[in-house]
Amino acid sequence: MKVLVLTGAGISAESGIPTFRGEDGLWEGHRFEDVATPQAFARNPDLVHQFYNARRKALQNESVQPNAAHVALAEFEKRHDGEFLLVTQNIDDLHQRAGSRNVLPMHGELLKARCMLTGDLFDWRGDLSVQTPHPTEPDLVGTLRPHVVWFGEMPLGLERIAAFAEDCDLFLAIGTSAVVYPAAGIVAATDPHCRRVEINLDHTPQSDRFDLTIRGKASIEVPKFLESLE
Ligand code: BV8
Repeated sequence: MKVLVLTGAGISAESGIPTFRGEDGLWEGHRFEDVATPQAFARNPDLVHQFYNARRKALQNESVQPNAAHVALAEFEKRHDGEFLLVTQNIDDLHQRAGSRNVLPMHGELLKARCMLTGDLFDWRGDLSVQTPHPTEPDLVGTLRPHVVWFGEMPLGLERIAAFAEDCDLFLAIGTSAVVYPAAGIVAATDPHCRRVEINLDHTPQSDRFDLTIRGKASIEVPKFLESLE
């Protein structure tokens, strides 16, 4: 059985990482246009760096750990003898820390920095600013940005995701509001015979496209559902 999983902020909520669309619709006090677009970065790089520096620091807080949903996915992948791909919209590293191996972070990774001139990628756990020197090219200063896909930018791995989706047997969407494209379009790109399952606290605009919608917390429902496949 070829399994494709798509996760969103809802799978990390119980690990203490805020989701994007809380009641106020703001994102940690900001409108996404002000902190998550290339235009925002060009307009006010300090604000954008501060926004990601705060999230990078919070992610490394002792209290933020993978939860039972992340662990269940990693365990399932280890036991599964068919093809498995975990696509995540999250930029945290909780899937990787839980032991998942075949992870495709389609919106980038908070703990990585990218040089806008050379394209070099670096693991990055500290702050970034317009004064940050390039680690290997000392005469380059302020050329690093978060290795994160902003609105209006091309997500990563789209061809690989489409190729996997078109003949997968099971598509499992966990904790995503299904409003941001192209991620929200993956369900429609799955093989017509694919079994589609959505695990979410609430109904989403895509819920009707799923054969089974499980309403509940990811930390409870993901382990339960994966056990039901054994
Ligand atoms: C692209 C990384 C084109 C950043 C993210 C106008 C202007 C500009 C763009 C557009 C526009 N109109 C449309 C667009 C396209 C745009 C888009 O779709 N916009 C939306 C708002 C309409 N998309 C893009 O711009 C994408 N790029 O289109 O490029 C292109 C084409 C060719 C060539 C070049 C370019 C890029 C989008 C990626 C943006 N980056 N993240 C960062 O993190 O800082 S998006 C971010 O929000 C996430 O990654 C995710 O993708 C998205 C939605 O978040 P979710 O993960 O779903 O989380 P959310 O909080 O929304 O929902 C949580 C869910 O979990 C809820 O359903 C809740 O019920 C549930 N839940 C909560 N707790 C639990 C739970 N479920 C279970 N258990 C729980 N405990």
